[in-house]
Order: sequence, then C-alpha cells, then structure tokens
Amino acid sequence: MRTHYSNEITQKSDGKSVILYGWVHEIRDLGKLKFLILRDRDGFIQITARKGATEDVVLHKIEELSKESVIEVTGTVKLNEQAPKGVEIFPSSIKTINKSKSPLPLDVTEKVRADLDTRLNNRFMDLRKPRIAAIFKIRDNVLRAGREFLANNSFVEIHTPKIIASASEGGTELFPLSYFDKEAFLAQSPQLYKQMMMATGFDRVYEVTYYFRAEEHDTRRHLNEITAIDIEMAFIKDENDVMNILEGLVKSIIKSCSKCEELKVLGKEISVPTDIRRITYDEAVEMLKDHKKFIQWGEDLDTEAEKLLGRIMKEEYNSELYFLTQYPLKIKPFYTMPAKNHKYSRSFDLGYKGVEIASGGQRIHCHDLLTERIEHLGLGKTGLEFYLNAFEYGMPPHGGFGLGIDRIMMQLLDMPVREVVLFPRDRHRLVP
Ligand code: AMO
Repeated sequence: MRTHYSNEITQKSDGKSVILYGWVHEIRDLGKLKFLILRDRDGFIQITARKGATEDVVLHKIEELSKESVIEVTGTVKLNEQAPKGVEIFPSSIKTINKSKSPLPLDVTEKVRADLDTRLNNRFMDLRKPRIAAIFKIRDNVLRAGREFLANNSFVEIHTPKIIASASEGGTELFPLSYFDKEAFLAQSPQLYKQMMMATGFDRVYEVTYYFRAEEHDTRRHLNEITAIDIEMAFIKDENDVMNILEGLVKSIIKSCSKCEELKVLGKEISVPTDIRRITYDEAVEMLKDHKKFIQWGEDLDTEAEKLLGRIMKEEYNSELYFLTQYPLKIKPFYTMPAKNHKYSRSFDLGYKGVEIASGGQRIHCHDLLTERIEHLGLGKTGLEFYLNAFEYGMPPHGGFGLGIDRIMMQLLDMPVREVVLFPRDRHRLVP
C-alpha cells in the first residue's frame, strides 16, 4: 500500500521507490512531456512522464485520466530543480482506483471561484481545497488547545442530554420533537445539567456541546445548530473567578492557533492578546453614546452596537478582546445571580472584534431565590422540578460560561460563520 504521503518526499528521497495514493489535481499534457499533479492529505507532488523514458502504457494512462479521480502511482523519486520542492516522481505504473465524473461541480484548483452556497452544496469537494481544509485543521486546534487548558485546570469532560423535556434558555427558540408519546425538545444548551453537576462534588466540568436554537436569524454570525465549549465551576467567590478561567482559556486557544502552519495557506496572521479589558455594561452604553449610537438602558446591544464597540475597543484601547460585565438583570436568563438590588446581574459577555463569542456569569445557588426569579419572570416551575431539586440538598455557589466555537473561529479568521462549519445548519439549509 502507500509508502509515503506527498510531503514525506524530499530531496533526501532521491532514487527511492515509492507508492502514492491520492487525487488527480491537475494534468498538463505537452505532448511528449506530461505532468500530473497528485494531491493527498498533506499536499502535492509532481509526477513527470516523458516519451522515451516512460512506458507508453503509462503515458496513455495519463492521457485518459479525469481530474479528481483517485489513483495509485508507483515510481521512483528524482531530483529536479525545476519541480516544486526540487523533486518529482518518474512513474512506472498508474492505476485508477475510482474514476471521477466530469465536469466537476467545483474547481478544486480554485482557478474558477464559486459562491459559498455552491461550495456548501458540494462540501466534500470544497474540502479538497487546501485553503478550505486549513480552516478545519485550525478548528481542530481550537478544540485541542481548549481541552488541554481545561484538563490542566482540573475540569472533567462530561456529556449531557440533547433531547430534553423543558427549555433551558427561554421558550421561544426551541425545536420541538416527538419522543414516543411525550413532547420533547432539542437542547438549547447544557445549562440546567451542567449546573446540576455542581451539586455532585465534581466542582469543575466542561462539555464540548451542541446548542439547537430555532432563531429566525439570517446573518453572517448566526446558526441554528451551534457548537460551544460550556463550563461550570463551583465554590467561586463571584463572576470574576469565572472570567479568569474564560480569559485563560481564550488566550491559550488564540496563542496556540497563532502558531498553526495552516495560517500560511490562508495568508492570515492571528494576534495574541496580552490583556482582556473588563468594562461594565453602563460604561459600554456611555462609550457608544459618545459615538452617537444610543442604547436605551436595559436593552441588549444590537449588531450595529456590537460592531461599533469592537471598533472603539480596538482603536481607542488597543483591545480586540473585551469583557462586558454587570448587565441589567432583566435581559439575562432566570438562573443569573442578581446584583445591586436586582437592577444588575453578575453576568458577562466576551466580545472579540465586535462579535459576542461567549457569555456567562455567577448563577443563583439558593433554591428560594431561584424559584422567586422563575416566578417573577412568569416561567412556571413545571418541567423544571428535576433541576430545582438539586438546589435543595446542598448546592455550592457556582458559575460558568458558554464559548461559541463557531464564533471564535469566525473571528479568528475573519470569515462568516458558515465558512468555519463543515455542514452548517441555518434557516435555509438542511442538506448536505
Ligand atoms: P448564550 O445564549 O449567550 O449563553 O450562548 C453562548 C455563546 O454561544 C454562541 N451562540 C451562537 N453562535 C452562533 N449562532 C447562534 N445563533 C448562537 N447563539 C449563541 C455565542 C454565545 O456567546 N447557557 C448560556 C451560557 C452560560 O451562561 O453558561 C448560553 O447559552 O458565542
């Protein structure tokens, strides 16, 4: 079978017999001289066939190959200054393993560009482009770095149910489904379950999770199936302890991604933050007002305000990442710990270049206050009994956050969110 991947062939491999597998990326037929570019997981290698030096049967084989077919090439490595990387393969045999149909739905060489919808409709082929594959190798790095940071800080990875009986974030954004004879929903987040884990003695948990949200948004930053790193931690003093963990997590993710080789393929650089500024909601509203963007106190920031704040933080404070703290309680979910006579809350959002990438806070850990908040918001305790029960038998003070993986990826690479998700689910897209 395969002896080498393309990038394992270097000038030191001169004279070696090799067997390679991959896709026909390009063919250049100059009559007596034929070049075939083979592409595999790790890159490209030039196969060179010459009349007189190469057997006729191999020369004919190259003539009949169709682009993107899967092939096996057996040959010898030869030095050639003019070839990419200074080496090429002289083939002794080329076999088609599986022929590709033509014309192709997409041009993998990217000489002809396609729009995002066409690319997403043919995602398997889109991902053959090294530039697109690079995005998902960086995404892998986000998760790897995130898991490493959390494991080093004593967080235990858990999985909580995605089929649930009641809303965790509010009732309007739920996808209902039928669960035998009962009504059920896809989970909006692991919120209730990760909080219940705080009553178990695990103290620090995290989940790489899906959120399902029936939001009717149609923007460059919203999806209906979202991925996130959710954490919850017990025995905190207040939300600052949680922000410290989020700050450490995001910094180590960004630092690790800034070293990814794949950034070169994308022609991008990532700057690593040193400090993450913390400003209050009230300060943000004032800063926006100074720039003629008016937010009614108690309203959430709209997209325009978020973008403007991102610009202000970058230009005036040299801060691409910033926490917004002490949100008005009335715009935060029922589980959020109130502050200052219930006008404010112990919550925060993390902004990155004008987009919210995470939110969290300290939670209410006292049963009576929690039920009072639920009643005050008119939510009703029905369906939440299993959750409230965990607060009656020794629940420690706790807090946590949800960090959107799709969101941090889009901001790291300055791309719309659908670019950084393999098979995005948005309002219009259910396949592939
Ligand atoms: P929230 O609803 O703010 O908080 O979500 C947390 C993070 O998830 C990402 N996110 C999204 N990304 C893309 N498209 C969407 N439609 C979308 N919705 C959310 C964002 C956001 O900051 N339970 C709380 C978290 C917590 O307090 O622990 C929650 O779900 O990056």
